Amino acid sequence: MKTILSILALIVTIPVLLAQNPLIMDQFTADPSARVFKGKVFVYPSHDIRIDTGRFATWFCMEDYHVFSSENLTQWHDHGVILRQQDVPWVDASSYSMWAPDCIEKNGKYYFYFPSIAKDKSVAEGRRIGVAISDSPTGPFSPLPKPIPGVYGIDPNLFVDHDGNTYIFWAMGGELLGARLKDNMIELASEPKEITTLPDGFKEGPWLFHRNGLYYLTFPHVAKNTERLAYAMGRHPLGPFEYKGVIMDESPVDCWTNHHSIIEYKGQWLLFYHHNDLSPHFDKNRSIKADSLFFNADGTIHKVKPSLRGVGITPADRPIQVDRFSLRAEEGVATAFVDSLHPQKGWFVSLINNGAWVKYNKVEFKNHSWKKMIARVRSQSDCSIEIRNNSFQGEMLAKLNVPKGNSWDNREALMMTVPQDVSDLFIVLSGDGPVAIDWIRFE
Ligand code: FUB
Repeated sequence: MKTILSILALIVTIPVLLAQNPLIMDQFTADPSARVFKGKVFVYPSHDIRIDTGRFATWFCMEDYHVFSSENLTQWHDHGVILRQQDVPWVDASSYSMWAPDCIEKNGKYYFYFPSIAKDKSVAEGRRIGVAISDSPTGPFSPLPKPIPGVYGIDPNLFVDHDGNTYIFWAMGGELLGARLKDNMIELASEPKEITTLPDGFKEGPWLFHRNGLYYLTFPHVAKNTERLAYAMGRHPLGPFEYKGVIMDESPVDCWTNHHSIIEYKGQWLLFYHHNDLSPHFDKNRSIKADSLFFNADGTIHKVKPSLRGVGITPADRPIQVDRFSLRAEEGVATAFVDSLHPQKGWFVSLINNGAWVKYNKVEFKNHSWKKMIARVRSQSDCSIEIRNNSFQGEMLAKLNVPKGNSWDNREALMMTVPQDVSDLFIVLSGDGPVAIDWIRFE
């Protein structure tokens, strides 16, 4: 009975976050390694912390890991802390260097690989990679007492090939190394091999995946000042690889790092990555994001443009963050933090001129009898917001009158038409603005 109660308590207390981009709003997350386990997406990011004084005020500070999961790519569950630096016997617990991890499943066990700084700093300044093991993708993970012998560096990435062989890749001082792992998953089965056919500018964060007989080695790459995401293709997990080009350009806001993973989930390829959306003035406090990824007929990758909307279908009855729009009118649209001192509260969108609009893709209405639309709004003049279906001149679903005022209010309008299933919404200003919209939802 006690066990049942504690399982129930866990189920009830797992926080659910509703996400566009970034995916996680209540904490900083970076280096997302996404995996599909048991029909769900699990993301193992690193966890940036903000420290305003001392040596970490200007550098990465990370002491533990959380894992997040989602079935619909929109509602993300935080399963809490799965490993802390002080629980790992070999880690220097004053280093706060629990950097980019990865996790894979083999024979029903989950192996979590993580870099950190060892107490023994005699080689490679102590940069080592450890393993923690669990029977579940959400932990608890038990760390091994020692790091992987012969592996010095950061950013482990694991790959299980179709023949059952497992490979580990990591970065060390600008070199990309790879090796086969023994079946015990905790020792190397081959000497580390340097992957040498990449352009200058490789730093860290490798991610290998397989598609249609081809191996894609993808990695952050510095061509100018900051990291972009690039890739090479080959016919064996350890290469040789031929450089093919860029997956994502440098961050528009100069986040120096970008670190990614690529998975196929329910027939859709997804790119997970990070920028510093919730911390525009300090790029060591990052936030993970996801966008769809597409291939050309010859297997090369279409460049991905970071979006606000992200992936997944948003339920109509949850706050729809229309400031994370899919598209916007060319003029008359702006976004800002709701509270610049607390960025985790998110953004609002301002529609400034008569006719200004934003489009928000993929809202799920299903067949409920929707009665009203509710929006959190504030307007500098009397105006209306129109919610239209599929185009900015499309069928009107609801029209909300917003009186001039200085405070944020939740206002309601009756539905005029109920859309079927999944709809792309246009939110259009009618009259003088500016009107600020935090979110909309339907009941
Ligand atoms: O998160 C710390 C480091 O920044 C990672 O290990 C790198 O890949 C970069 O994202």
